[in-house]
Amino acid sequence: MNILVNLAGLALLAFVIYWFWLAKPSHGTKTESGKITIKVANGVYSPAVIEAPAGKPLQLRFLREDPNPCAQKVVFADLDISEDLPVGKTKTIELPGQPAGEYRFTCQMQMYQGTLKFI
Ligand SMILES: [Cu+2]
Repeated sequence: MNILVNLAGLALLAFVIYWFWLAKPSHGTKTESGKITIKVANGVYSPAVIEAPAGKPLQLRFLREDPNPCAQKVVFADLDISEDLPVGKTKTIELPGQPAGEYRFTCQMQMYQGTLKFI
């Protein structure tokens, strides 16, 4: 019995360590190369948070795998960009260099959500 309790305690401890130390949300995917591929599937952009150098052009390659109409468009509201994403093909969007800041991008219903961080 004692051993079972100890094992349960150990398992809990391992879980706590995993949860608080190892599973921290990432700050975002950095790109220095000026291009990044973003997968559109299962209601999420991956990566959803992208860090890129401010003032440099950025090429975004959206690869839409989700045929749901929800994923049809990607909208950069702050940048006045709205593009259709074909299913199963890569759609390339060229962004000119932007000042530092955060720019959200979403589908037209804002269920898909992503953030560009120019640093
Ligand atoms: Cu949507």
